[in-house]
Amino acid sequence: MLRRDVLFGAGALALASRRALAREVDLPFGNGERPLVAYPGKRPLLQMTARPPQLETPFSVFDESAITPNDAFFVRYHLADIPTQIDPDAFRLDVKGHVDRPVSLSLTDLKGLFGPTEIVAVNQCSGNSRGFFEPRMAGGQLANGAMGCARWTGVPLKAVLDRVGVKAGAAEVAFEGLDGPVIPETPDFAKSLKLEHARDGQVMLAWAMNGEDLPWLNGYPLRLVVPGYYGTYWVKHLNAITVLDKPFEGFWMKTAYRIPDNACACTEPGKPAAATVPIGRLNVRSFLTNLTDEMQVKAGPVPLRGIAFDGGSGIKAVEVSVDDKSWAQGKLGQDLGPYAFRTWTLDVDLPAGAHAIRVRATSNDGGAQPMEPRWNQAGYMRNVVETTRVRAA
Ligand SMILES: Nc1nc2c(c(=O)[nH]1)N[C@H]1C(S)=C(S)[C@@H](COP(=O)(O)O)O[C@H]1N2
Ligand SMILES: [Mo]
Repeated sequence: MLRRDVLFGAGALALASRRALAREVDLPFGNGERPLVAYPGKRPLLQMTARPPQLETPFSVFDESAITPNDAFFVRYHLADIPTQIDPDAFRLDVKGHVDRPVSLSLTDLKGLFGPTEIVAVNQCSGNSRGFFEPRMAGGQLANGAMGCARWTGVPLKAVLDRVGVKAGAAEVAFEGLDGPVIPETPDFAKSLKLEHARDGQVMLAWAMNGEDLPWLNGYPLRLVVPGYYGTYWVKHLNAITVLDKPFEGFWMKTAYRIPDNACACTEPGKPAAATVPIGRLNVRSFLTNLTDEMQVKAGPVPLRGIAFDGGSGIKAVEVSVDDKSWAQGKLGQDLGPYAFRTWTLDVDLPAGAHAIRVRATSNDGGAQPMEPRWNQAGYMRNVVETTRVRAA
């Protein structure tokens, strides 16, 4: 029997990063060449960095299903000292701070204490699609593959907080994982949520993804799932929850992952924001998944397929334009819940010639996608109406 710590032991990562396939993917922006690398538990994914592993999902995966398979799900880390050995029997989640009865819970405790719940939800990195920003900025140069949708199994954070008894005066809850910086000067990765958010009954401590243990690189053995919110809050290898009686001041809340404090979360391109707030909910996005830029298609009827999602109000409509003038309603696919990818289909007619296919979604809360890209200094929250240019012949 292979123990997990053996499976992912020292050297596995170094080995994986050298196991680059001959194949490379060239993302459609400058310096977009990415090797396809197969890490343990993953199929070949687009490697953005090796230390720490940062892997993007090949876009064609999103055409196959509304659920992203575990071995294709993107990977994002900030700090290079990621855990390579975890004994699931010795693993403990500490719940402490401004509480009546601090506890240290094993995985068995967690799984046994409360009936498990499930939610299908999109995890998307704030910087997904950063490579398309103009002017460009520092940060991971991602195309559209730093997102994924999975069925998460776990317990509501609320149940755990109720068990330890949150004291009066509590304000926020902070979350930390087992990974750490290589040099002590780098701030450890930690995030926080306001107490009301942490207790909303939807924020979850998840140990399974699509019916299996979390993949190592997606946070084994436990991660936070914050439905509707950007991936930065979804702390992996979660081993400490601290209830605080004042706002959390850590680097990854106070300095990083902040957006302009205005309705569009945007500034004039090239200009920093006057004031910022922590990033929050996903904005609405939609994609065409079965045709890609510069593709040749047969002139005549062409079936289109894609996905759409938002921060939890659910998708109201997806519309497609192939002529820059009119928009046709796509047919929405199975509803896996308001936090999930919603598939859509539409048959269009493409006469011989060049076509720009545009897709836009609206959400139930009135969210819409802009025709012109918005800009902010960190390259977060891209949600412009995407255009796919094809030639029919
Ligand atoms: N422990 C830990 N959790 C983390 C991070 C991290 O660096 N360390 N990165 C966060 C960010 S920014 C994102 S986008 C998601 C990505 O989740 P994934 O790697 O499972 O796709 O993990 C979040 N949780
Ligand atoms: Mo992220």
